[in-house]
Amino acid sequence: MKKHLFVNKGIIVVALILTAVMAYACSVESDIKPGSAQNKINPGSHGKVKVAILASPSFDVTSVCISTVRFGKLGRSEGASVESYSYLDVDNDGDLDLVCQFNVDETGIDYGDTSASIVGNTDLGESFNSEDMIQTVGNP
Ligand SMILES: [Ca+2]
Ligand SMILES: [Ca+2]
Repeated sequence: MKKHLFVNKGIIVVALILTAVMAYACSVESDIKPGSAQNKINPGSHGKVKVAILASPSFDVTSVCISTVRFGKLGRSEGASVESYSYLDVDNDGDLDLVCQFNVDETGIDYGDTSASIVGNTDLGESFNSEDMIQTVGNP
């Protein structure tokens, strides 16, 4: 009897830890402007910017719910929604990554900003976020 109680408590502790871990947003790797290390963005360009969400053994990019993806200034809950997307292997590691295109105007990125983030949910409702450095160019 006592042994059973002990085992049950162990299971409860594991379940609580798993719940706590899953409550945190999953951190994924991203790459603003794949192919460019400087990630230059002109906030006044009225142009478009591509951001890749990199696939990994622990993150399946095909599970990303595209309508929930937002890209913009770090800390903003709003941001630009996806204008178009495709699956390409941008980091040449053999798996397909998710490349999303956004309108710069909608991102809320200002001159002088040094980072931007991409957030979203998977089909299972799990949230994820990722941050990358940017350099703004052009004149205010
Ligand atoms: Ca880049
Ligand atoms: Ca890849």
